[in-house]
Amino acid sequence: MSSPLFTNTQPVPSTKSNLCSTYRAFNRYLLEHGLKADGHLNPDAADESRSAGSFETFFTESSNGKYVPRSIFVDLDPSPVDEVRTGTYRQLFHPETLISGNEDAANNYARGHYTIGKEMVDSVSDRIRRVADNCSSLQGFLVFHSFGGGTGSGFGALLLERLSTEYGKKSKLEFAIYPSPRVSTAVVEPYNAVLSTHSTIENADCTFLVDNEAVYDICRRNLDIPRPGYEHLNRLIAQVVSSITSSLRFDGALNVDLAEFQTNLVPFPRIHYPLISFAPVVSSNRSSHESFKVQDLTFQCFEPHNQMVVCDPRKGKYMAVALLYRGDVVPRDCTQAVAAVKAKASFNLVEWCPTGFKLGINYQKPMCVPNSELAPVDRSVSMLSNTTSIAEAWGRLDHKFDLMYAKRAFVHWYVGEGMEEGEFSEAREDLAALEKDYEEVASDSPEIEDEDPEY
Ligand SMILES: Nc1nc2c(ncn2[C@@H]2O[C@H](COP(=O)(O)OP(=O)(O)OP(=O)(O)O)[C@@H](O)[C@H]2O)c(=O)[nH]1
Ligand SMILES: [Mg+2]
Repeated sequence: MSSPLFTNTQPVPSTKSNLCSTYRAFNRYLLEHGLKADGHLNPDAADESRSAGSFETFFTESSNGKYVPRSIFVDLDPSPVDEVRTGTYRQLFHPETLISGNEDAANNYARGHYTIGKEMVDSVSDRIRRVADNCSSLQGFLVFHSFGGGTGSGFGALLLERLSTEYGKKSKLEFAIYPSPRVSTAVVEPYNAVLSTHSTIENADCTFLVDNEAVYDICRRNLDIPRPGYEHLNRLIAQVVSSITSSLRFDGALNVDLAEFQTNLVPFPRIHYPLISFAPVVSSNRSSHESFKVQDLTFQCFEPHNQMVVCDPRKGKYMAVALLYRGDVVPRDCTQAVAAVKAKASFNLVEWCPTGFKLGINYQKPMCVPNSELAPVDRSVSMLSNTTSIAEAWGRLDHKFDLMYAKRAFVHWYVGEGMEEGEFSEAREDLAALEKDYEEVASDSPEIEDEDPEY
């Protein structure tokens, strides 16, 4: 309890249309905080995991000494939530925080947002209120959802709107699964993703895109999994989420709160899509051949194949970089690694942001889940960087949207659920404006503020 920031309790209501990566993140939190599957303290866990933690951030202690997640799982479809209700952690979650409807949104944003989603949003909002009221100092919300599914895109956006109305300035961070053709389940995912981005852009303070294609490639390349399935993608995503949230869950001399990183990462409200990179991702077979020196891990984060979104930062410019080290790491090695990165010719910062680096160290080493394909390691680093190259991801999505929308393909399904056709063009124009915003911040002219007073 060295810093009030970490002793305060903060809830993490999370909406998740596909439950697995959030669910798996809780698997990690339990291990990292020395808890058993039912939320009771594990007497066999190493003492350090408990003493260093301020795990009330993500758990609340019940009167019988059980730690209950401050989370909400929601799906319009009953079966994924039933899996949680009957799965390994059935004793862990409060039954009131597992909420499901009767039918899914059939890959249709409009069903998730307007018709069936609307019927459920009040009851979900009430449950969130109960979890929030149980916090002594609510900092904000983490919302996990897919961009491609009807529930994830439509209901996810609806819920973010609600959170904005009801909790005003509390911070809202999103983890959004960006659709990839190789892993996707529906042709209309680009529509859903564009519509969802349009309605959440004003309501989320910071959005981490997790591109299934990028995660799929990391699993194949680094973990030697020939045909990765969702369980592999989710385990890796959970590892990354755990690293990013570790600063909220553990104390430490050089621990930097996520909110502080956010301030440094988001120079303009709309430019709030940092790119996540993570190192090392290595299988047990290979780990004995690899170097895990701080400098090597830091350099790996700047390589496109360690990123969670497919794009090439060498072709864009960085606005800000946050490095979150974890484990056996000393500050001097980190500052040396940063100096070496800055000296590289391939590293480009925008001219209007002079230094751009923020560092944090969390001495708790990354935990390895049993039977994971990821090798146990003593240190890791997650990098959150605001780079103009992430606009490539928007460009790809917009292009796919345009191909279908030129023929008005599939539009009747949305209109049939009460959506105005005009919302398509409005959303697409907003995304075009976002791509343009990225172009403008990359340009070195100092005219940004004059051109758009909203900034
Ligand atoms: N990484 C990852 N992506 C997933 C997983 N399940 C689904 N997706 C992706 O999410 C998108 C589909 O969204 P879902 O979350 O399944 O859909 P939903 O939000 O439940 O919406 P509806 O079923 O249409 O009501 C596709 O792009 C999938 O590839 C998962 O477990 N892990
Ligand atoms: Mg579903």
